[in-house]
Amino acid sequence: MSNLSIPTFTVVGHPNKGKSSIVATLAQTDQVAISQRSGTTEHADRYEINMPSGKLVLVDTPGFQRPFKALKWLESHVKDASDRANTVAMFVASPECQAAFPDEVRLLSPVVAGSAIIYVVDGSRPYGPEYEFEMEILRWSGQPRMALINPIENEMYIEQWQNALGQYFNSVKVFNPMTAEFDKQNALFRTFAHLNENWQEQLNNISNDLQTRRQNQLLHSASILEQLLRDVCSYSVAQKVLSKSQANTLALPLKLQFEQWIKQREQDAFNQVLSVYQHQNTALSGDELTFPPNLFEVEQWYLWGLNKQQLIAATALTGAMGGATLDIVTGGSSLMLGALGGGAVGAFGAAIFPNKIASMKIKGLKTGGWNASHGPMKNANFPYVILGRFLYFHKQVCNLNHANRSALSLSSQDFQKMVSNMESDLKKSLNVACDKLVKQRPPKDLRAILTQVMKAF
Ligand SMILES: Nc1nc2c(ncn2[C@@H]2O[C@H](COP(=O)(O)OP(=O)(O)OP(=O)(O)O)[C@@H](O)[C@H]2O)c(=O)[nH]1
Ligand SMILES: [Mg+2]
Repeated sequence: MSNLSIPTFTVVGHPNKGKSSIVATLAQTDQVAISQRSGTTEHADRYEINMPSGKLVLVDTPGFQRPFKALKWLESHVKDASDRANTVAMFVASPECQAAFPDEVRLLSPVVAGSAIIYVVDGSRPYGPEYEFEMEILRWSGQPRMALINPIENEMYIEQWQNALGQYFNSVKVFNPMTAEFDKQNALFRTFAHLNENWQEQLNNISNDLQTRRQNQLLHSASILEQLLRDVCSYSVAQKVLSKSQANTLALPLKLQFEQWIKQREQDAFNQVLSVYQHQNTALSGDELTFPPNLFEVEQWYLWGLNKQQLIAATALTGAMGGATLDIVTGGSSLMLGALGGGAVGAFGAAIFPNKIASMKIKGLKTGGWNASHGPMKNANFPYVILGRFLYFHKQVCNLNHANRSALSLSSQDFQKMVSNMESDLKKSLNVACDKLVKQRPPKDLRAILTQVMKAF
């Protein structure tokens, strides 16, 4: 029986059956090498799961290469059944075996040292007697052991595997490291707790800690979202120049600078979320944040922000009816803004339609010279666009298993539907909060509202 004080589980099996994938998902780290190539893992690599109540170790190993010959060696050296675990230890210590069976020695070393065993097989491939040699070796070790059936391509042979594995292992579970949700992962730690009673309390505590960490990750993400919204809704750029014509030439560069900053700020927030979920190496591709060319273009943001009806309802709800609503109703074609160019938009636009545009403004300064500025964003839909993108991004990251190394793509989703389904009190609080954000009066309870929205999503 195991004598280690830190719960330790060695993941073993045939090459290329998802051993490393299981370690990566359970340890929530993308530091584990995973690839299609058989023989990717060459050494026994330890990964620690450190939690407030203690730690757990997962050992990733190379696959069995010569289990038949290794078993023959064991059989020829064992005295009787009581001597089996001892013979496995001899095997690991023997220089002859280290030379002849390097992979078997590496994978059995942590087992001999007191680790429990997690044996991994592929449920989409049939069971065959060739697996019996390695299962027999694992049984000889006498260590507590369970088997995981990884349905790599499909679930075709699961039942067959269950029948075979049940004879060699204390517990047999189906576990897909690419898709298993957090609750399923955490349930597995509770199964581990049953393997060795000395570790039971520690493992149950670790499982509770994992649950708490999951909740904290969401709270942390809500605070990242809050700061993002505050920052992008209040952001503006300005430059002082000597003449009005110089100020006019700044319209485009200031706009670009403004938009670039906001895109970068969003990217930073996404990176922070990746780091909260220990997904630093995950690449992100997909729709970039766009800025509508027209002052109140709802269509282009339709996929992320609110649709027209929702925006009208939101505006009505917050009692901020006015020019903005009128403009939505007329389909976004502005009443007079199109006729006014450059600086004039700044001079009148912001005053006439105070609730909707991020415009270029040119102001004469008392001290002489001119000030050209762009922003903050006045479009009432803007906070919703940022919010929608963040929510979808967060959902993908928090559901991305660490065995899955594909890039995340942030594509358009049905954000309007999600807002429609939101409980009405929450919808109202959110509308008020978004309205206040674009009016530069961010509400005190913004974080609490966003946390609720994230939980509801
Ligand atoms: N679709 C799918 N692919 C999987 C799953 N598990 C593993 N794979 C893929 O199978 C390949 C091998 O996975 P690894 O986790 O590296 O397997 P391993 O057993 O550690 O392999 P070695 O270290 O070479 O012995 C990789 O390409 C994985 O992405 C799964 O559940 N579903
Ligand atoms: Mg591996």
